[in-house]
Amino acid sequence: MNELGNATFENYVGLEQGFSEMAYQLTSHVLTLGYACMLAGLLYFVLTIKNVAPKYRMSSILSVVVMVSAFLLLYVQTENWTDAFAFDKEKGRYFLAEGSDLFNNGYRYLNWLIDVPMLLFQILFVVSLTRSNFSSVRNQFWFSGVMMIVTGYIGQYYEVTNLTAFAIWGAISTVFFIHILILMRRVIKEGKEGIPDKAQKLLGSIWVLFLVSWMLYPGAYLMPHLLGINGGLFNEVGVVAREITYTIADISSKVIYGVLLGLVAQSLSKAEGYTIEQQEL
Ligand code: RET
Repeated sequence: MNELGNATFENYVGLEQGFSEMAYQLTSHVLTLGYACMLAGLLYFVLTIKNVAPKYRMSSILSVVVMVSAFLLLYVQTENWTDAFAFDKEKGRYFLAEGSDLFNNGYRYLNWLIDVPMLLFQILFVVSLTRSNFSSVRNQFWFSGVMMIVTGYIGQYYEVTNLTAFAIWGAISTVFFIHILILMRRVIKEGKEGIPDKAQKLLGSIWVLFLVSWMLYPGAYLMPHLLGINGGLFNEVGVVAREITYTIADISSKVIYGVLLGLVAQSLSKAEGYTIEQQEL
């Protein structure tokens, strides 16, 4: 099994069993859906920026930064998929292509390196912290966000060849993830104080969305082994499931999260006397 070096499991499936037409195309389509959504989101965040008072507009700007970087990196991730495997007419399946790069989800991880700090900062421009210190929370978000991703990025290279290293790097990454969850819970709790009911409810939904969508990423990291080591999902089903999981997670944690934060900002703007008509067009 060593001829592929530290390649991830998609490549082993592509080398040994190959992908059926449906598994290959579904993956390619889901990856494309991912970057198409980022472009649509980009337009949405640009076009709705004036719906909120100027002090909340940094939130929309950060969503725009997230959309642009995700669009580009998910586009390259899709190209990586279509380049890595080629159709074999004799066998009627897709196998690892000769002379091409192998497939790796690394583009995603590097996209998170930009997007995770941005998504975490974004909420700080909408809510007001009552007890915690803004720059301390921002720096902790930044540090733990980056550490979580870098350690996970290293770990993913070992998902086939060294399960101990895979588990250790994954566990270190999880420590930083838990720190982020604790901080975010505090930010949302403090943010709810003294704001209109509608905005409080929206912040409650953002917490649930955050929790569920961010948990999908470690789920995708574990995907090939979720039903047992080198067992149940170490096949094309696992490959497709991983890309679907990532795409649902990306659309929820970046686009839907940004839309909901925009609605909170809109509700706060309204409560502060800002109306959209007031703006100069
Ligand atoms: C890794 C490695 C395994 C352990 C854990 C992970 C967590 C990843 C997360 C990523 C979130 C990404 C987002 C991207 C949006 O653009 C790195 C998979 C805990 C939570 C929100």
